[in-house]
Amino acid sequence: MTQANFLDVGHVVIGLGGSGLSAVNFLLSCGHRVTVVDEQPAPSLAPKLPQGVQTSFGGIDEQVLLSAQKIIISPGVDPRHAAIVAAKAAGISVVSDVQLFVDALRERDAATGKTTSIVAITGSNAKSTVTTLVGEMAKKAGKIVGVGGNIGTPALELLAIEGMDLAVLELSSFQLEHISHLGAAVATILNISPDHLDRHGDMKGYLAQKLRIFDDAWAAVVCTDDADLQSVCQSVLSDQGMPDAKVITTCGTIDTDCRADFCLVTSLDKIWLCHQGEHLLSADELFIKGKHNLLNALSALALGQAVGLDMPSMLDALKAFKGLPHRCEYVKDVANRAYFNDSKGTNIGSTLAAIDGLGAVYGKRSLALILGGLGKGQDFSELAEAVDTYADGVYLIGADAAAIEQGLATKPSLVLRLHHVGTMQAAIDAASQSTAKAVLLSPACASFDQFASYGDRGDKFVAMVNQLAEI
Ligand code: UMA
Ligand code: ADP
Repeated sequence: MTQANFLDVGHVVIGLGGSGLSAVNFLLSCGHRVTVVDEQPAPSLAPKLPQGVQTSFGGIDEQVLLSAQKIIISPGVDPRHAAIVAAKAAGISVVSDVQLFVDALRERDAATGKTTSIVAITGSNAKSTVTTLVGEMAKKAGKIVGVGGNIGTPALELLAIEGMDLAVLELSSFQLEHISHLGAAVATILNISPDHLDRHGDMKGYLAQKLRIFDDAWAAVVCTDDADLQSVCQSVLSDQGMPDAKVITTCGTIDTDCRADFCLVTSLDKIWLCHQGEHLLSADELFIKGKHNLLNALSALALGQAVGLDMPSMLDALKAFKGLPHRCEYVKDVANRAYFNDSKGTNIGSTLAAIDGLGAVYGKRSLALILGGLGKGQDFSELAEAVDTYADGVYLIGADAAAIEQGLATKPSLVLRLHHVGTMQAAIDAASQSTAKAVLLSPACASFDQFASYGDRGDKFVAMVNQLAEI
């Protein structure tokens, strides 16, 4: 590692996190000179930098950027930084690590005569679940598959997979902002609700970045549940000349007359996942629960179908999928009560999906709901309607319990069902004595007041439920 020589910085990587490090390693393997910039004086991954990489830590130096051949920007770095704006204005190309991956993949394909299909997935919620499902379906179908992007494995690390047939990429709005001509075999925006507005300004700016996922796509999956999102997706797709036949539709509303390609219908007292009128499997054949997860299953089937995965393999993968940890994860039944860990439900949008989803399965006033943590200034009255419909009792924990109570109490019929219990253990103890059919931890809050992370919170919940089972 050497201090940057400003005249010969070569390719500049901004941000030394997981994606920045993968970009450094890739660029070195291509024979480029590389400089890494990071605002921290001593980024924790600095010891992992290979020999010969130049560094400029403790700030983003405009002179370094202005000397760059090309800039690779990490997703967490805000491109409105003055030095980055200046570099763009000077005509220097600023791209995401995912763009490097896509370009390298295309070059490799051209050299080997192979076509590696990209499945590109974005949305405000459900990205990781659907991305993982498509990966599992591809494996069952016998494909060599790489799964990466925002889900955690930097996209460039997938280049190590020899003979890769399929790259399934979870893409965030931060990554999409610096990707062009993605050329996905199939792309989707699963859903959209407010998120990252501090970075994108407003919903229009946020959606504009998400829509870039359709650049040069060969096919698209569009959900008909949100008419506004459906209409904007279809208009972008038709503007770029995609024929209607290449747009596969999904619908997560249970409706026997539904016209979407993949939809949900009820028949013989069961909910069925259907493809163009054909019953594929019933919801009770799946481990993952909740209406939102049925839509996630349909989204994965539609994406898999677009890249030619066979239906029997996809259905086998769906039936085997137990869901990701901390996302409406079924823990177990204790004393005829089902326990679900949705610790990743860290905002009102995801918690609403969990309540509505499980409420539709277990019925009105069926849930013991554990809410609380750091409320991030959210307006909890937005939860009141769904909580009133589906909660038998609400058990409030953590720092912002009072703010949640205030929001929920806007529905007077809820007041007597709100219980301040303070801790997770007290919440589980109380919920396990209630008349609820299911206990749902979906806190709608960040975890850092009482736990190290959402994962730690979920692990502790699961451990406490397991202890209940032993009593
Ligand atoms: N840094 C700066 N200046 C900044 C911001 C960051 O110098 O303004 C530096 C930090 O000091 C740090 C490095 O950049 O050393 C971190 O870069 P990063 O924040 O881009 O993090 P990575 O480790 O590269 O992880 C990123 C994604 N992180 C973000 O988008 C914030 C990961 O998504 C992703 O899994 C990973 O790349 C692999 O592709 C995480 C995420 O929170 C899970 N995503 C958001 C979300 O899901 O809502 C978008
Ligand atoms: P992401 O990667 O987009 O954060 P995850 O699959 O990790 O998505 O799920 C995050 C949270 O979003 C979960 O806690 C879950 O309750 C919620 N969720 C899952 N699927 C959906 C959906 N289809 N619509 C809305 N919320 C959902």
